[in-house]
Amino acid sequence: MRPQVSINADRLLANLRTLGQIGGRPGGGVSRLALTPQDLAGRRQVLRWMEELGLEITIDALGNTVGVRKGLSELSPVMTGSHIDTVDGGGIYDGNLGVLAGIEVLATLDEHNISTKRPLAVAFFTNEEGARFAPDMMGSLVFEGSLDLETALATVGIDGTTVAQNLDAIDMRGTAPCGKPDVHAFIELHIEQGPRLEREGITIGIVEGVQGICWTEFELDGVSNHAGTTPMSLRHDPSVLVGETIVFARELTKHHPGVQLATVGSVTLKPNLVNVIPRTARFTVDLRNTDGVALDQAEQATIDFVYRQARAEGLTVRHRNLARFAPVAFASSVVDRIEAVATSHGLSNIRMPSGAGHDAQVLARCCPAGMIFVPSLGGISHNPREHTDARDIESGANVLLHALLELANA
Ligand code: HGY
Ligand code: MN
Ligand code: MN
Repeated sequence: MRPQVSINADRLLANLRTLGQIGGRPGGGVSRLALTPQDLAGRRQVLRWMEELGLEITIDALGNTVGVRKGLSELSPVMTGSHIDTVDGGGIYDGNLGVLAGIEVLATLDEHNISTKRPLAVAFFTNEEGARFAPDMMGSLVFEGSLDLETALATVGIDGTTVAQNLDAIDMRGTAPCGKPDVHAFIELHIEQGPRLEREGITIGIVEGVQGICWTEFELDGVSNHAGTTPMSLRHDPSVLVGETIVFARELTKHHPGVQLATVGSVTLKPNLVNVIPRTARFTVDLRNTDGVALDQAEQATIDFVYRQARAEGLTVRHRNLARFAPVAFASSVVDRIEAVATSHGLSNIRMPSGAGHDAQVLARCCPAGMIFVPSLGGISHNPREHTDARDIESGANVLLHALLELANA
């Protein structure tokens, strides 16, 4: 019989609200971009909660932070966690729920004097969002070893400063080594950030994998000129190609193989003045697809389109890849276990892919990994209106508790 232990939902919800106020914006939402003073304040709060539990805390050279609760053995730990950095104007649940639910699980085990064979660890990874410093999942890529530390440290962000400079500015460059972590298994609880669970009235998403991700940045150089005196036939206007690419990307999603998603999320025109034809345009294209081959084709088609149209407009163009993740399938041993726990708790559940990228997809490179989703109200995320019902948060955290217990005692 599974222990009837349950998490303390009130404490978890209170901690989510407390953390959600750090970097909170007057109009609502949270801004704790990676390695900012707001991120540091969030880290300090989570470290305090880890210290209160007496966890053995390590911080590695990129600021990835892990708190370990001793087990009865010295075997490698079962880990949970996520991220506490947010996008600008994000919600209080994205990433934060996975970290705070992990801490809540450990607090609950302490209260019930429950020991586990394997140690249990809860982690938060630096810069999961990638919004300030690409790629996303940067911290877990360095933690797991796919991205080397020096490359990550040298990364220049959207404001022209490096990861190293900002990591030092918040003094969170730890001493623990990066790469090849000793983790037995990993489970991440996360909000779905999409509409499916709510639309189908399902409480728990059993995440089978994560779709592929490809981020490309384009830089176009044209000729700035007077908006009133320059005949249309003489213009070399990079903003026109930005617009054409936005329409191209939307059209691509209508007929491309697989479920193709495309987003032009960041556009910077210079000098960005009402009466000046732009000199340069920098913009990004975020492509996603569960089919890796189709995703590569979409990327190439987009690059070909931009270069072809640039020639027609008399622009020079440069591009670079900012992030690339092939589709990932989670370990069936972990997926099946999560499904069994959700079902045995009488919770409606459904197997599904993840639309968003997550640290779990990187941890899956070094150990069996899986994810638990809970519904997002209106499917909204990366938005101050992001919300998940308290009951669903409690259900998700209890599934996490029992799935971790089973993995740690198997
Ligand atoms: O981009 C993503 O999917 C994640 O939010 N970092
Ligand atoms: Mn997230
Ligand atoms: Mn996110």
